Amino acid sequence: MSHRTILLVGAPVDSGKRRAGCLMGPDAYRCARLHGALADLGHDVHDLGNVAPDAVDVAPDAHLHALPETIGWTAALSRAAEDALGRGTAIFMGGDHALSLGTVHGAAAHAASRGRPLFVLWLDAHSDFHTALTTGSGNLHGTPLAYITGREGFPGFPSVPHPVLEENVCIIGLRSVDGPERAALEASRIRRHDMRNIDETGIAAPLNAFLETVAAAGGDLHVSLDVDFLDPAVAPAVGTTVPGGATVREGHLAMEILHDSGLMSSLDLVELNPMLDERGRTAQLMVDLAASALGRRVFDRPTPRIL
Ligand code: Z70
Ligand code: MN
Ligand code: MN
Ligand code: MN
Repeated sequence: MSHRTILLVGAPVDSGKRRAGCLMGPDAYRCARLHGALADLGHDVHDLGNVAPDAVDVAPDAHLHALPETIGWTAALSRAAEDALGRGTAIFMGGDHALSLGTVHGAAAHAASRGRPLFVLWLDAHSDFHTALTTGSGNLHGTPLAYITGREGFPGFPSVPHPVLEENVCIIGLRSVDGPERAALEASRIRRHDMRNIDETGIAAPLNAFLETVAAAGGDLHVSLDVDFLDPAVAPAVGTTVPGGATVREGHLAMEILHDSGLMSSLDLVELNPMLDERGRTAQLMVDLAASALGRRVFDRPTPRIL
C-alpha cells in the first residue's frame, strides 16, 4: 500500500441552496473520525481546519441565492485547494456542492502549474450544469460543472483561466436533470451515465473506461462525491433526496476502483446535512467511502464500529 500525505480542508459552505445545515458537515466528518480512519490506513493526515469565505464587494442578486457569499467562497476555496494540492492529496469536507466552484477551480490551477490536464469525476444524482442564467431555482449548488468547464453566465465570479475540458468530465449517477441542463449536456462532450447505465452494465464499466483515459493522458483526477449519488434509504442526510440512487456496494466498489487506479488527487465530500441525518449514519457512510477511496479493503480493515 502506498501511503500518502492527506490534507483535510473544512469547507462549511451553506450558501448554495436555501435549506441550512451543510455548514455542520466538516464537524460531522470530524466526529465520524475521518482523520482516524485515514490514519489507520497508514496515511499522514493533517486537518487544516475550516476555510472562511472572502469578503467581496458584489451586489446581491434577486434570483441567485446568496450570490456574494458564494463568490467569496469560490475565491477562498480555490486558493485553499491550490495550497493543499501543493502538499498532497486534498479532501474537502463540505459543505454544499457550491464549494466545488472553488475546489475544482483551484485543482485546475494546480494541475496547469504542473503541466497536467485535470479530469473531473462527478458522482451525483444531478448534473449541476446550470449557468447562473439558466438555473430555475437560483441555487448555485446546481452550477459548478458549468462554471469549471468555462461556460458563459457567471458574472462576478473569478475568471476561469484553466477550464476543464468537457471530454475530461464524467458524471455517474444521474437521475434528476433539468431541461436546460439536458440540452446543454447533449450539446457537450461531457460523459454522462444515468442510473439505467449503472443497472445495465454495473458501475465498474463506465468508471474504468474513464480512468483509462485519465491514465493515458497523465492527468490529475478530482472526484466530487455528492451524498445524493447514494440512495436516500442508506444516505438520508441530504436536502435533495432522489430515489433510486447508488447502493452502499456500488459506492464502495467505485471508491475501491478509484483507489486501485492510484489516480485520485483530490476529493470533495458534499451535500451532507447533519440536521437531516439519522444517528450519524450518513456521515459514517461517507467516511467509510472516503476510506475505501484511500485504500481500505475487506481483508485488512478493522471491524467497523457500530454507531
Ligand atoms: C436542481 C437545481 C442540485 C445538488 C440539488 C438541483 C440541483 N437542478 N444539486 N442538489 N447537489 O436547483 O438547479
Ligand atoms: Mn503528520
Ligand atoms: Mn451536486
Ligand atoms: Mn446532487
